[in-house]
Amino acid sequence: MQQQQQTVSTTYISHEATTLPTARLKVDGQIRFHVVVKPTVLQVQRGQQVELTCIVYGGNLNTSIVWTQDKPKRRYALTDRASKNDKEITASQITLRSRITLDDPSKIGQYTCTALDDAGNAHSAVLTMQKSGSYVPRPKHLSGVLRKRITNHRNDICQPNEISCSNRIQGRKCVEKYWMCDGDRDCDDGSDEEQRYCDLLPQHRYYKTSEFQCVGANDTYGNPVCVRRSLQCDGYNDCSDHSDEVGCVKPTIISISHRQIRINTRDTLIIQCTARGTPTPYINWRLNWGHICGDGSDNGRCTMEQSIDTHDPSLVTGTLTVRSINANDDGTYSCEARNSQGFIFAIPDTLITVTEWDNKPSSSTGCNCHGHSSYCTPDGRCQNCQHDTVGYYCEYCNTGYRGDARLGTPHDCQLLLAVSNQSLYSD
Ligand SMILES: [Ca+2]
Ligand SMILES: [Ca+2]
Repeated sequence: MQQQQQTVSTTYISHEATTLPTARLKVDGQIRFHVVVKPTVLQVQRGQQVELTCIVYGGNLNTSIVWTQDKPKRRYALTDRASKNDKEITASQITLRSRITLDDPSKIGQYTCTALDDAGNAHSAVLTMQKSGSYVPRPKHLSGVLRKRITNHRNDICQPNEISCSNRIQGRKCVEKYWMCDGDRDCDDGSDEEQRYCDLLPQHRYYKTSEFQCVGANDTYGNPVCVRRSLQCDGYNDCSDHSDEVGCVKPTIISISHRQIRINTRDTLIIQCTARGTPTPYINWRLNWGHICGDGSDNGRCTMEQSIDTHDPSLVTGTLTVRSINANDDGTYSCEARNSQGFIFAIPDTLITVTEWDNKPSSSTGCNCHGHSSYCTPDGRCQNCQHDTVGYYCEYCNTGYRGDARLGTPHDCQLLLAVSNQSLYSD
């Protein structure tokens, strides 16, 4: 059953002309002895069973037909077990059907069918197998932008995981944040490719933010080859080494930095979320399932930074920073990781409770800086937080560092790269 299905999936990309001019087919009224193979070029995949057909014209019952392999090894073809119906003999032709299971890469190559009649005449024809997957052409009508899913928007309001196109009168009004600076003009005005969006993504030293670097492919000068980032994991081979289609997987959440935080107004909130996926996921944040800072803007009071692990491009940490916290920032913060393969939300969310400045602890509560400072203002606010911590009580790790600053040791906050795989859930 399996073999039958595989044979059906065989792609014939060219056929031998079976109708040679009559004058060449016949000699003295007799059909000229010759061989035709069908097809002459066969696109195959490893593991597949393929069928080769060899037709001999002008032969007779004594004609022997044999398949040999020419490339990459010269040998008798390693055909599968024959059955009695494989050979069909009529007055004008002999048809031999043979099957080969391509369980070994060396079986993919060039084959010859040779016929030898009892008078010692020989004739042959060549069949070439091409490994499909070496190059899968992209259908011309399928441009990058058309491949992407379009969301219908009620009242033209973009979703929290989207950016707003500059020209909202014509065409798309919003595009997914994951598509910004990916090499495709997803907004009709191309505004999703503007530098201000590229600046929100991690910068690479040797290639543009909107590009994907083919892993093992170099040009003739030895320089790395890059393709548009939108072409990574789109189902078509764009790098000659196929590295743009390797390991494609939707994101998973590795860790979140906090489950619950109490914070005073005017303070700075910093929370982090780490995810893994290929292509590298984009980490986005929502407040009560809506936009952060009320307008979905990544700039100004709120920033969403992305930091890719230098040793593992599938690992990314998103840092949300909200400055000058006010009462409207109170609520449930969700981390979501998205790439072209899918999306996931972190569980649990981070619950932020904002307390008014006037309710701050009085100086009688002392100076509690979680061991990262001994100096406080008279109202209890920590000064000069050490050990890469920040915050009213030195209770957060600084940007680029991760951990739980409230543990009270000098090593609470580790440089992001040093803790790529640790789970850092905290209460
Ligand atoms: Ca784009
Ligand atoms: Ca691709």
